[in-house]
Amino acid sequence: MAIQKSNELIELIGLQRFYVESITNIMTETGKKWYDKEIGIAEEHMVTNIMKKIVEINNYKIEIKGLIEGVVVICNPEGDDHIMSNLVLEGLLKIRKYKVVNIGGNWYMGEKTKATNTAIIDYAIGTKPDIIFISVTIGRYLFNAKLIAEKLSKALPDTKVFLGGLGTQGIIEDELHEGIYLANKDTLNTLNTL
Ligand code: B12
Repeated sequence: MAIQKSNELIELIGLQRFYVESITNIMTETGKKWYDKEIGIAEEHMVTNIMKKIVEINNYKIEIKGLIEGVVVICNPEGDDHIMSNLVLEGLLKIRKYKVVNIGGNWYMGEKTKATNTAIIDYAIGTKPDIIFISVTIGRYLFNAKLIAEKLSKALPDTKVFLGGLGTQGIIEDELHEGIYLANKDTLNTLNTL
């Protein structure tokens, strides 16, 4: 039923608005319902899984025809499990004809953050990206995300590195090194200026 309803909504408002407005609102509302104890952890996980499936189905349907605009790497810092943003961004970038390498999150290396960072950085460099998106949802991982961004920006001076997501609220662009950009709160705004 969720897939059918989402198809109806996409027909009505278009895929991009569905991604940045509907998905984000549904997830915010779900988080709120869990926080207010209206739903349990299992229900929250189930909604997240259904929504992820819906985004993946729609991302798969996006066809890139002709020459690509460039390569974009999307990743999360170690510890941050919030990967719905990666999936949504993947679709929005595919629409703009970018080849997307979504490394994702779910890194559980515990104390070995340095090893995780090396793995992310080395892999990202190997893809020769034009743009890198680092998504941070939980504020405590921002410090490490900035570290990854700085190392990537140094190794790839011609690549634009963006930091974005709920965890970046409160930082200002002036704090960031040259070559590192803070994503606009309006995701489409950032994407339209790439
Ligand atoms: C689903 C969810 C989870 C799932 C994640 C499943 C998964 N694999 O993705 C689970 C249940 C695992 C989870 C766990 C936790 N979560 Co949680 N979670 C959420 C929830 C409900 C929805 C997040 C989501 O998917 N949103 C949909 C996406 C599409 O929206 P988005 O991330 O904002 O991304 C948009 C933009 O920000 C932008 N964007 C994002 N990144 C980037 C990067 C760039 C470069 C650009 C251009 C744009 C961009 O693009 C998107 C489209 O516009 C939120 C509630 C909320 N208000 O969002 C809480 C929330 C994010 N979680 C929160 C917390 C606290 C936790 C836990 C610590 C809870 C706990 N005590 O265990 C753990 C931490 C786990 C971890 N180590 O990461 C807090 C975070 C507060 C904070 N900022 O620090 C929130 C806000 C809930 C709350 N109000 O307290 N969570």
